[in-house]
Amino acid sequence: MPTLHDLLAIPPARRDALAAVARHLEPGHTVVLSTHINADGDGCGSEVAVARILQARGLHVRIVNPTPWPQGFRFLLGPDIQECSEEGHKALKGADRLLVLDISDVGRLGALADDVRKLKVPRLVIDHHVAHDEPAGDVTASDTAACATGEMIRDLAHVMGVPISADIAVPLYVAMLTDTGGFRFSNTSPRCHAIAAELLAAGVEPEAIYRSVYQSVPVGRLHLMREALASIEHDPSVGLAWISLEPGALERHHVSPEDLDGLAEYPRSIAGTRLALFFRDLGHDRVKVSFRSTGRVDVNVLARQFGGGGHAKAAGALIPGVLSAVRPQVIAAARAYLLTIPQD
Ligand SMILES: [Mn+2]
Repeated sequence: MPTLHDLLAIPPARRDALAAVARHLEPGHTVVLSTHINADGDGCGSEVAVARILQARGLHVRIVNPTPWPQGFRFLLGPDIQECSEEGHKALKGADRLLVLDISDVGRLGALADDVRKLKVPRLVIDHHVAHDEPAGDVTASDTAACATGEMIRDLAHVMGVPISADIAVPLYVAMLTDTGGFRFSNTSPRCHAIAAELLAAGVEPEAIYRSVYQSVPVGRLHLMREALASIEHDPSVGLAWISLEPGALERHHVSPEDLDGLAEYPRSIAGTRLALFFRDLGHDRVKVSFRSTGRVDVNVLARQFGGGGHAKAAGALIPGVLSAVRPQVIAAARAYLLTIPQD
């Protein structure tokens, strides 16, 4: 049985990949950090932690995301963090390096993707998604065995010789907490818990973080949840369940995309569900579909059929069309796919 010490050791291939990234990060450099549209706890937490790690090594860092910094993760920012997402692609100017976090597909950079494709400076990536045809950079450290990009960032701190202070531990903990659904999803590895223990020892207070992340939501989020739950449909014969939101849901309830986080867990929570789908009609002839699975069902395979991707148990796709047309197509593909996978 591995000891705690064994668990905390960095897997050799990952260490080499992170060292190759770190070689491009020298004192005095200005580094722009970015993550995917509608940054989540892993994207935001990894960015703040990396910013502090690099600043400790004498680099200048600013964060430039394709969509605004989420209200729910404002608490991670401090006076030492330069968050310039509002300035858009102009804030990419003058960077010596770009470091993209929690993305395997450059398209996930949304409005920044084209500017990033044209950047002349080295583009680095640290990630834990399944590799994609068009990566977001030239030098990549990616490991799907990492429970969160935050786990990779913890390892980067070790590779770069930066001690994990409390103000680095907090964003790393938020990254790992949120990407594992509160240490409940299948990516919750022994190593994930070992690092969580390390972060608690460095000063993280779990209850304070729980309150900041999960008990500080606007009331509109519950109204949105009510609307989503009212739409639930369920096919127990194959273990499929889905919820849907009509166009304008965020506007109706005065909430932002971050308030959608976790909604896909409700259909997945129904007994016997192997695959859960969350359809959101964006209102401009596009439907966003979130795929969630349990057990042996690999939703990355299914999402790829629709031009998307992600992880085996959580993936997404953006599909042209309206809800009434896209939903039956995806349901049919999902049923066909589930019939090929034996029930546990
Ligand atoms: Mn992640």
